[in-house]
Formats: sequence, C-alpha cells, structure tokens
Amino acid sequence: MTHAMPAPRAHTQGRACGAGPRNDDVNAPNDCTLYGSRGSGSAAVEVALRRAGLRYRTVRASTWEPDSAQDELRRVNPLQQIPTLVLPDGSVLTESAAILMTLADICPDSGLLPPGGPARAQAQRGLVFIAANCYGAIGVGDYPERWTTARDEAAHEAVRQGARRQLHRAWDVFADQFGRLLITQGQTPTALDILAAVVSKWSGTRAHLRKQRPGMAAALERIDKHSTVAPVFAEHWET
Ligand SMILES: N[C@@H](CCC(=O)N[C@@H](CS)C(=O)NCC(=O)O)C(=O)O
Repeated sequence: MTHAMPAPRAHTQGRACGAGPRNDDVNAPNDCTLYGSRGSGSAAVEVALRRAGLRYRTVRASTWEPDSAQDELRRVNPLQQIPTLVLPDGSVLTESAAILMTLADICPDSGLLPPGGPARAQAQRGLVFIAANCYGAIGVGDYPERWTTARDEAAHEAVRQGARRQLHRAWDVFADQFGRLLITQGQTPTALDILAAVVSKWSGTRAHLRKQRPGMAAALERIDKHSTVAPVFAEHWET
C-alpha cells in the first residue's frame, strides 16, 4: 500500500452528536485525531466519523510512508497500524472493529449498529469476523517476512499465496454467514457494510467475489456508491 494523503485536515461534515459547538480549527480540542493514509482502513473510520457527526482531523501516517507522521503514530499505537483514532479525551482506539463499535456507542442515533439484541450481536460478530479473518490475512500477505523465519523470496511468496487463498476463503464464509446482513437497495450502510466494503477492496477480493459470490459483490458495489460512503471512498481510491 503506497499512498499519499494531504497534510492534517479538519472535517466538520455530518450531523453533530453531542460533540459541542462546531469548530473548523485544525487542532480544535474537541476534534478526534485519525491516523491513516489514502487507500487504507482509515477510510472506514472516516465514513463512520462523518455518520456520527464527530469532528476529526486526519494525520497521514503509515509504516510504508517514511515521510509520514510515523513517530507520532508509534507514540499512540506501538504497532504503528492504522486506523488509529484518538478521542477528544485523549483515549486511544485501535482495531477497526473496536473503533466502529465504539463510535456506534458514542452516537447511538447514527445507525451504525442495530440498537441491541440479536441483530446487534450478529453485526458485532460480523465486524470481528472481518477484522480477525480478513484484515488479519491481508496483514500476512502484505508482510510475509513477518510470518516465516525463512529469508528467501520463494518462501515469502508461498506465505503470500497461502494468505491470499485463506483470505478469499474467509470472504466466501463471510458471504454465506453474514451476506444477508448487508444493505439492500434504499438502506443506509451500517458499520458492518462499511468495514466489509473497505477491507474487500484489497488483494483481489472483489474479483474473487464477483466470480464466487456475485450477490455479495453486488451488495459491496451498492455500499461503495451510497451517498454516505462514496465521497470518502473518492478521496481514497481512484475508482
Ligand atoms: N487489526 C488492525 C489491522 C490494521 C492494519 O493492518 N492496518 C494496516 C493498514 S490498512 C497497517 O497499518 N499496516 C502496516 C503494518 O502492519 O506495518 C485493525 O483491524 O484495524
């Protein structure tokens, strides 16, 4: 993932959700700070922050961009992974699924998660499924050298291929187990839709699903195009 994202920006778009007066200052004390980069998982958190109506500024930081705010990111997240979100009270949130669930809690009216009961439980299960099984496999495929003590390129390529196969298998299972929870025409994307749409953009997943689970691929394209999602995705991806 090699992407460039503009320097810190302030966003005030969306409905306010108990976040106090609006303020366009880049470093306003009521802002959340989102560490991220173009084309990364921070896109999912941006969509959710806007849905929750929370003010935030973005800081471009990633392990693959030496000119980005890597030291600042390491201070809040020793793994240096993005998305990392710092709330106005200074508390740090990492792990995409946990971040989205927390934003849904902070702003219950956002519709990011069902209000409670079995529907909420299944949505949370789906979020953790994506983070653990899909996002996790992408990390293995992107950095195979971390997952084997072998140093030769052939061994790394074998890990890469194995991770990709497992990733696509995980998406097939996701489609079968959770596909029915994704939005249909006319509905507004939830946290589960948003994370599924972002994480499926990588490692050939969309092409795989178009062949193996066309209904799920169509649902993901519907999410991409939704008016609450498309403006953020346009800032992160060319298409
Ligand atoms: N468990 C994390 C994974 C986050 C993740 O792997 N992020 C990628 C970018 S999309 C990253 O920062 N990778 C850099 C690295 O691991 O060095 C989550 O669910 O948010």
